[in-house]
Amino acid sequence: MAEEYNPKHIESKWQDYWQEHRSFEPLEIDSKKEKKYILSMFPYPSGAIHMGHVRNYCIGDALARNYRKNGYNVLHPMGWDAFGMPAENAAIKNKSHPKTWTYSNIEAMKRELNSLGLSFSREREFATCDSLYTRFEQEFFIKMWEKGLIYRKEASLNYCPNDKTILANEQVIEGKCWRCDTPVVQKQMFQYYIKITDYAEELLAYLDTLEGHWPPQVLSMQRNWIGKSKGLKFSFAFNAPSVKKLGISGLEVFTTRPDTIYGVTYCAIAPEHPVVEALLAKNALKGELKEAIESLRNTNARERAQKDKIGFDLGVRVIHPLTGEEIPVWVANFVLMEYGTGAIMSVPMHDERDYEFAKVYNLPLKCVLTRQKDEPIPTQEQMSQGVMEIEEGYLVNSETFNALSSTQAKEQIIALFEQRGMGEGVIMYRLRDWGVSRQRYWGAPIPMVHCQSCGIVPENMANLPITLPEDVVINGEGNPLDKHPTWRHCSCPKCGKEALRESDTMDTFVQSSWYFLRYSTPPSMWEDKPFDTTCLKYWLNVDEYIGGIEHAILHLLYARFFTKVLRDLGYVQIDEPFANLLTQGMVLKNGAKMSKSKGNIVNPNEIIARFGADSARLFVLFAAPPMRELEWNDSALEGAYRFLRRLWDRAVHIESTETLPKITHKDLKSNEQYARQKVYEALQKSHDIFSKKQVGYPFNTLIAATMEAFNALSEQENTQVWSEGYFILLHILEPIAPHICWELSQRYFKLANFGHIEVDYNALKKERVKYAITLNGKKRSEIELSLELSQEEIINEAKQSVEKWLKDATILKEIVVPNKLVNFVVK
Ligand code: ANZ
Ligand code: ZN
Repeated sequence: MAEEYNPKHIESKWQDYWQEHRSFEPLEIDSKKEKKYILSMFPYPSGAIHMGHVRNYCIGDALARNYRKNGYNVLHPMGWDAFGMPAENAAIKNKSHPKTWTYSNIEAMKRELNSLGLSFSREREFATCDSLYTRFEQEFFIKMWEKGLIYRKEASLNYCPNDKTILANEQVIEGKCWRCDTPVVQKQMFQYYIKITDYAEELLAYLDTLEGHWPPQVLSMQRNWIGKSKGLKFSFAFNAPSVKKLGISGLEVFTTRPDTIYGVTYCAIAPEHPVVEALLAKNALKGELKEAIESLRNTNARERAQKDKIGFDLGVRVIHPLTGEEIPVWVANFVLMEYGTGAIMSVPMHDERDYEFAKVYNLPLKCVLTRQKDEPIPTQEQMSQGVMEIEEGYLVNSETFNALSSTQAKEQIIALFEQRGMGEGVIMYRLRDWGVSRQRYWGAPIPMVHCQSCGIVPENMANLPITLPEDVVINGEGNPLDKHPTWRHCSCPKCGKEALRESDTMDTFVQSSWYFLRYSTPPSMWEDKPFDTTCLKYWLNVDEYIGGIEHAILHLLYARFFTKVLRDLGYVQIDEPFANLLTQGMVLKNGAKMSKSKGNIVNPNEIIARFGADSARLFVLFAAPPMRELEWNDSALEGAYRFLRRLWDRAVHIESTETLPKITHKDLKSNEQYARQKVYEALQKSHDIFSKKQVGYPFNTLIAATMEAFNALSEQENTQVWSEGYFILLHILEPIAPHICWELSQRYFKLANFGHIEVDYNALKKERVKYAITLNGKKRSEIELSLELSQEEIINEAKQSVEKWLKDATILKEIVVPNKLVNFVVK
């Protein structure tokens, strides 16, 4: 075969073939075959694929192809996370319609992904902006509303008074609107919330079942996000007469450290706290103080967290419940209204934030814990050196609790408060309910109706989907749905009177919370139901979920939550959606994350056009194990190409066959045995990697083993060994570089299917060692020899390997150092 390796030609040929033969569609579910559901996280259709996508999909594809080849029924679907802000930004900028923009991006990206030869099921593809998808999402929303899992609550949102529009956090740049630079203010608005906090305990508890199947750092990020803590909730009494007139009975705080209660020197409350509200309402805050507090209320939580500690003494005093001391109450930017009670007892000596705040405002420090028992209590001078954060210490300055350990003191102090009816031990979660309202156009409409008489009423199921109007003006001012002349007008589903549609659309995280369930069901049923129970039972859970670490918290948490809610609504039967999770590392170039803003992008299309998809795929899986960062390297990419070209060129020596030749290993010559051993070592490695005997799918080591085997094969001449070895190498490489493998296989092995191949353990059995072969002490070659060879055989093998230097020489002496080297003394 003088024909040159032409990736372009063979790749499009096989892509057409696979398409025509529906090669990657899952089989019927009643088949006797065991299933594997392999899923790479679906992309946002930005318009072009980037190397991060390539990496993500190549990893998933290797798994899907491997399982298919080994006889599993494989579901490997693809879709588009298609709602969201960029489409609207593009509309503002280029006057394109979000819908046209999105669907044409999808077409473009589909072509790009296709050119990589990814083995996706084409028929189950959908975009989350398809109205059929919206329809069932709205159905879920209404079911959750009816079950009391959704409620409305006022929340403060970023608002640009100039554009009269709500802004996402990303659209607020240094406190100003991204479009017009007007300072952003906080606006109170009613929002829909899904009660994910009802599932906090279950979401936490089930993480234990994922141990060993999900990366440990993802599990711990999820645990921290849910943030379960045990502590004490109690109220400080106000020191009359300062606040009596406010009509608030006490200042309720939550602390995880009741053992530090004697160290409280001030209380701190959020700027939104009811006490502040009451003072403002009574006009009790004046002038600068009032303005300062208002400006604090106008910065969003994210900005507040970045600022130094800021606060104001409210002039209000409370009474310490155990010592009777008078304690000042401050407003502080680091106290969040959304957590606990929005008020804290501050213990500056033992808490870092409290300490920083106390330093800024000169508030007193009191030490109530020492690290060791009977350690001297620090002096004022020592205390001003820095905070003493002590997880577990011993109490001092704490009256009857002195000398107790933190653990004992926590228990006893909680018990005391409970006995006296002054407070109670509580469990608190950091997790907040999920605000799903977005004041934008390009999203799934929230299927609710505002009626003058009936209030907020869900749409009739029969009217779903509520679709977006297409004739809208998108110019960055307000929510286009509010300004549409007719769309909002409807009749109340309950009383039939004139009513108004909700114009909020859903957070796009809602769509990605159930797309993996939808894929289970063939499109022929998509009109009738969100998913088919039998199909779900067969395909779920997802066996391998692959995606970026940036989704470690929110997407995965919401998807887990949705699965549990849909279970409780009777739609699904599983508790957890993703049996195994693989988080791929970032793609870097010149040490930095590849990104448009850094200008270090490598365009996958150009790589494919120059070297072919197989080289791109091989490089991406060879350059680093999937979980690690991958540093882009042009010469390694060329190396991948050269390897495939060699694989192609050497294939001419294959003796065509439809079945593997029967080879008796022990009858082979030693270099043949060696080549065969390398081939089976690579095969063994392939089995070990895919069956997870080696963790994290280290395809890079598999590719290295394949290359080594190929080199060893090339150095022997037995056509049977050559053909068998070649066939096995194609089998191993198929999930990684599929096109060339299918092509060579078709040419030489009559497309003998890539079924499972057993390892010939005879080929692996003998252990081998490396020998250096030297002439007069100078190293001339290196060979691997079986441990079972006799001295004579070792010398013969050694001689062969240095034949060209021995031709005109006389051997005076042969020295064998077992398992190390053979030296010939020559003249
Ligand atoms: C006194 C104290 C002393 C505290 C000490 C900590 C250390 P986790 O563990 O995350 O649940 N806190 C409570 N509500 C808060 C709010 N709304 N905004 C900011 N901080 C708040 O955190 C609970 C601890 O965080 C609580 O325990 C409280 O400070 C603070 F040496 O009380 B602690
Ligand atoms: Zn009504």
